[in-house]
Amino acid sequence: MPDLISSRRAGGPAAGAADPSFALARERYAAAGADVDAALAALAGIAVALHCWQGDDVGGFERAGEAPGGGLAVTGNHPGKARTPDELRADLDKALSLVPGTHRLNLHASYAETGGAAAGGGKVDRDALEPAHFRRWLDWARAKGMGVDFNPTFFAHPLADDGFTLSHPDPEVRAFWVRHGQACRRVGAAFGAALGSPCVTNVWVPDGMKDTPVDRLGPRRRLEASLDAVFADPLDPAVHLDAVEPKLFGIGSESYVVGSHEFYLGYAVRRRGVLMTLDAGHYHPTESIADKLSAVSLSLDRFALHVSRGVRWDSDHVVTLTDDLHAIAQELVRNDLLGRTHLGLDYFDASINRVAAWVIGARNLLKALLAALLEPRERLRRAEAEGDYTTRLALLEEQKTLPLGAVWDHYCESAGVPAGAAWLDEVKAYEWDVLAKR
Ligand code: RNT
Ligand code: ZN
Repeated sequence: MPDLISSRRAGGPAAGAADPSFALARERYAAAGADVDAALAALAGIAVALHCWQGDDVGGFERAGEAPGGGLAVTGNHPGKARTPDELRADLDKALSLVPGTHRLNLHASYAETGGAAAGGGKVDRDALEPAHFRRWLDWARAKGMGVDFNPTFFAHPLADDGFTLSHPDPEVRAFWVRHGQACRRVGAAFGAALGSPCVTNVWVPDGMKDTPVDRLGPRRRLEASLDAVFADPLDPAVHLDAVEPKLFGIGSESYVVGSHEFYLGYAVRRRGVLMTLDAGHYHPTESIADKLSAVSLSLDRFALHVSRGVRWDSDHVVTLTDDLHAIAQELVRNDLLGRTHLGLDYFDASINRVAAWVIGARNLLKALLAALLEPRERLRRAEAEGDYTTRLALLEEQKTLPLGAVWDHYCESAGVPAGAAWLDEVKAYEWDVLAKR
């Protein structure tokens, strides 16, 4: 906390300054069996990766104005979308200034800056990307003390237009995508080494079929072999971690997705050290990733989360403070999994202010984590262990109306970011001053 105060708002009011609602809230939580100060200290240590692709509708800087493809559908046309890397960084700066804590950037390969002499000039295809093409992102992150996570972009490219990449039947197309995956690991490792924080490079491929395939196994065998080739070079886990992200279905891959949950869970278990990324929108609509975390934690040392919100399908809605989100946060805290989890956001909404979309989702994830950290864990566990499910249910329900908002507002103020809805004024001013002029 002291670090946050000094770095975010030098000279601002000290943490714990007389704030009657916070003082009362702290007492209420203490009476319920929760330690507010410990919860806030834990929250301050949690980093959430902000996904660059919310800022420009998954556009990237290679194919101006085109839809991403790969089954990713972005709807809406709110004005002010970032058109250049500098605009995107400025928008991220604005969003980050309204989210308490120090967070991370989640960057896609399609956001490379390949122009200019320093980067080698001219157009660079995906299989030839190098750390130099991300130097400005690196400098930006370093100046903010942020870590970076990375993603190869297996979509929005002519060689992905028929719906297959790493499992493509054509060995030359597969080889191109393998080279892209390898190049991205080198980029990720360069970020990790330069920033002193391991970079998670997450592989998600859109490969699948609209209609029922006859051969479900062949593409999976090819995907497995391609992944083995991508991951062949050992990298120091202190600078780089590999992750694979399954999915149930996508637009255009309704009947079959090569990289399904079982495929990747098995793959990650077989290839020790590879993480699995659980995306909250990538399962059946009534299936929550919250229940998967404890189960997966027995087989994998670490995993990544794409915190998203599906509405009827993998619609990538802005994360709101739903029961699903609370359940994810509770599982992470109750099972002590935060130290093994890489948290990131993954959604894209072009129908509202894109900076606000980042801020709303990030603040909600942090609020859910705070709520989970404020649970009377010991009391709840004891009740359950004693078979006293009445107490368990009663305490969980009472917990819902404890004054979380007062603790959250105090946390925001201590970190030098607006409490309550005051952040919205800053976003509106930014929209007026900057976004509306684009
Ligand atoms: C797609 C996956 C994937 C993407 C990003 C842009 O369904 O969720 O994580 O959203 O790579
Ligand atoms: Zn995802």
